[in-house]
Amino acid sequence: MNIQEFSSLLEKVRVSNPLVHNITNVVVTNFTANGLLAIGASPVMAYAHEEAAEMAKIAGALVLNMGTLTEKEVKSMLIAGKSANQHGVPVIFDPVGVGATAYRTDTAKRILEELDITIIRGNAAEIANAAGQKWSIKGVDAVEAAGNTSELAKSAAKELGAVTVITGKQDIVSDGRSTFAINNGHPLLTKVTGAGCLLTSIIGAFAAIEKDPVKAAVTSLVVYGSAAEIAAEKSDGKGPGTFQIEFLNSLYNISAADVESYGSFEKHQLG
Ligand code: ATP
Ligand code: TZP
Ligand code: MG
Ligand code: MG
Repeated sequence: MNIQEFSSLLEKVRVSNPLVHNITNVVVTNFTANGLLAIGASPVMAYAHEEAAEMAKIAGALVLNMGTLTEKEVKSMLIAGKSANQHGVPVIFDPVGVGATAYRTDTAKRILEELDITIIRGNAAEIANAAGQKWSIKGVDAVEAAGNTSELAKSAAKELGAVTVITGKQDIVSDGRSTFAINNGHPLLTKVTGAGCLLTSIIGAFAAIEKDPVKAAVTSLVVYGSAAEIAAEKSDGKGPGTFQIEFLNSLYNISAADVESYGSFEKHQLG
């Protein structure tokens, strides 16, 4: 894997404009659609039980996000997820707030048991809780990534049978055999609600055009984190409002040269 491959995958997203079917939460719906458009993908939000299977079948990727759960939506996720699995469409799962309440924990477990998840993305606490390990969580935010997140990503990937992405100051991607760390990003991302959720959907856009889910995830993190660094420079210390606008602009404008100059990742050797 190298940085040049990441910029060519970004170009591929822009040229092929993949359809990304999202079943997501009410907080981030509009930001997610705008962020997917900015990177070059085609977003659709489709929840009705009557159409969820049909939409997932024609999508390039299906993104399931349990941020504002209801039983009706959980059923939509299972209908869409089973259709995606049947038709070889990658399924990306964001277990928002798993571990915070019993309902979230039970639902994440159900989704992970009933569906074949290609990539799971969350903060360290969410991934630990999804993999059945205890880690403190406050609402939908991680308390502190105190443990070794590389080891956690590796063990969660093995336990869950899915490529695992842990985000925070440093991001980790593991399939249980190879583990990568990505150093891009900016603390202002933590001051914009939906920065994690949009990232999960953008991983969907890359998974739609790249069969190797590890490569798709690492590319997404490098591009997303680099765009955030550029946006922070352009927002002149004004704060999260200006940053959010500049971030959408950066996702739209980020060039191959930007990816190559900002991108920073390494392979972790784990025992
Ligand atoms: P949380 O609810 O814990 O904030 P989240 O679902 O919003 O989780 P994050 O972990 O915040 O997701 O990740 C979203 C993006 O923000 C990722 O690209 C990540 O690299 C970046 N990020 C998060 N924290 C930092 C930080 N302290 N410094 C730089 N980038 C960060
Ligand atoms: N409450 C339920 S979902 C949600 C909030 C605030 C959005 C979480 O978004 P992210 O991307 O995890 O910050
Ligand atoms: Mg965040
Ligand atoms: Mg989140």
